[in-house]
Amino acid sequence: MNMRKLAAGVAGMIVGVGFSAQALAAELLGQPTPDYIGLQQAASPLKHSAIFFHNAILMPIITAISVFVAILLGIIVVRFNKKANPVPAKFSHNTALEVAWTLIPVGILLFISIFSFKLLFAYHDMPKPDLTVKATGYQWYWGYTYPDQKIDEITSVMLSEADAKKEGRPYRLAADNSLVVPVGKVVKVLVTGSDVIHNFAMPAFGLKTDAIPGRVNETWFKAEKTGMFYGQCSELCGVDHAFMPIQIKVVTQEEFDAWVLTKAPPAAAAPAVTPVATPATPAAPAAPVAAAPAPQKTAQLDVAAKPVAMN
Ligand SMILES: [Cu+2]
Repeated sequence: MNMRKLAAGVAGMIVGVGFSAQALAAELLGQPTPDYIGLQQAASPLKHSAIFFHNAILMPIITAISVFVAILLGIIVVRFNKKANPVPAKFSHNTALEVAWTLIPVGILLFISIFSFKLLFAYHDMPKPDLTVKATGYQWYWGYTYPDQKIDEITSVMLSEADAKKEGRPYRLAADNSLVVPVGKVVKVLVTGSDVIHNFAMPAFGLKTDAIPGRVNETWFKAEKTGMFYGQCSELCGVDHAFMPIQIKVVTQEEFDAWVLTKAPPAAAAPAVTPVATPATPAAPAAPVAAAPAPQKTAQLDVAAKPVAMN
């Protein structure tokens, strides 16, 4: 009796501590939160739909099916073991039952497909874009181009652990340069790869699009909040696959316009005077890209300059 009480108390405490820890630490936006389970907080319409599909459609169905199967198993174990049922029945077919266990799953799948296709179409029915950017995956960093703003490719390389710590940002998610976009605007992302297949993934926006050499995929998002959002390359692309984060900085339209101006007409800013001490830009095999990354931050490029081992 006492033992039982004690056990119940301990179990209650563990559950309580777990929940209150989750409640205490606010869930982070745009990056994973330690000790959390479930999908990352949404910051775009597509992600809201994806979360609805997962939480309201898939999870209840999965739970119901699991409980149903567990109950059936329990009944079989208890009622039809050798002791309880020494002489088993000899029949092996039951037409009504077989029709049922074929049609019911088909019905469940059809029901899921309604919502699944709706979500799939939402990804493809891009609203009229306000801004187009091109994201190119390289071994092992990202390049962002703004064709309409005439901004040459901005390379985005992961920060070293020391630099990330110094800036108080998440190591292996933080990069030197961001893909900067305005809040509340439809951003069309053209995704491609320069060497091998990468993947442009941003959990908070519900994005995951392959970056394939020789092919341009497209996806879109409309950021609902300003802030820094982190994602990662999500296609095994070689030895530094884990070290090419995607960093999207969402700012107000005014801040975005000001930022575009600082990137200047490439003709005036770019050529000739590359700083002498530039540690070799992570030379992508397909080289004629970005002459020099935004000059101010070149010191952090060491991360990706490891020897090429595979692709
Ligand atoms: Cu990659």
